[in-house]
Amino acid sequence: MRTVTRLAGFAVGLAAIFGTTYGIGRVVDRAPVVEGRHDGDAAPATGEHDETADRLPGGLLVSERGYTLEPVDAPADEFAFRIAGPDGRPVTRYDVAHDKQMHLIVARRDLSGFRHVHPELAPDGTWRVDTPLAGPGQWRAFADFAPTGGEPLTLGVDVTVPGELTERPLPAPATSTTVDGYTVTLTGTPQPGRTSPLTLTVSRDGQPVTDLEPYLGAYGHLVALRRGDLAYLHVHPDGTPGDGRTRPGPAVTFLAEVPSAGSYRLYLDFQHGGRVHTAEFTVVTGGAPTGAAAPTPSGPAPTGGADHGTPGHGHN
Ligand SMILES: [Cu+2]
Repeated sequence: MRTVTRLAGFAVGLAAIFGTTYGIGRVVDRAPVVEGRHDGDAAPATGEHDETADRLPGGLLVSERGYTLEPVDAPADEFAFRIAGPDGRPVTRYDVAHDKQMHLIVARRDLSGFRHVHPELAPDGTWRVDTPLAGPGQWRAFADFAPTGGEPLTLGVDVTVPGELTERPLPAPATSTTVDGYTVTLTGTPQPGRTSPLTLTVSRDGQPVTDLEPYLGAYGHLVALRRGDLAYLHVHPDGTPGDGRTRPGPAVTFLAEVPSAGSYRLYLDFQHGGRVHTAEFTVVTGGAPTGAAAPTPSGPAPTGGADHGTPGHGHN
């Protein structure tokens, strides 16, 4: 299988998220807050393409540019938080982005349990939602929002749900997956540090799905989380419903770029039949995989498969 090769191309989609969703300013305005990611001297485990602080992905910080994500005590069946603004008070005014004022994404640290939900804002600035945290684990919650008068931000915070913890291994890389009876395939040639198209194609019962429904203003929403630190990348499609050129499937194309070599879990939300479905993929791109996500060869590898599980082998 040429899984690794094709996945390498895929990773590109992730980084484009920044440019398309948040604007370049968001990317370059960051202060250097992460140690050991400059110029490769620190030899980050993510491989040969080191990201620098001025391209720090979203979601790694709980507080940024004066805004802080603060979980709030809530009943067990609810998740609540607020965003403290530069003046220390909860922010109560937000711009609408992709139909919502707040996008809350959660996933366990092992990249399982992904959910994307939309909390309700109370007048005092508290956001509440039926808890998306599906069971015990070490969770990461991402608040993706734009305070009115400020720039878009993604803040992240750890949340522990006590109980029996079972770490799930990251599924092996694949270019096709199924969810709710749909088959979703992934094509593209991503490379860290470069933008390129990434296409997801939806079919059901062997037939292309050509009547995808707009969901939050697009035919698909793609979130990628980097294994190891859960760096957050949110990519929107190249084209919007009703723009005269974007078709409602079966293909949804994203322009994306991954910030570094490594393993990523991709989550594609799309709507069909009145329901939102989430297709998940593991992608390993460039350089050394960051861990167990490297596929384990079993039996003789077909042509092109010899790269599997070879840490440090570049795929560019
Ligand atoms: Cu959302």
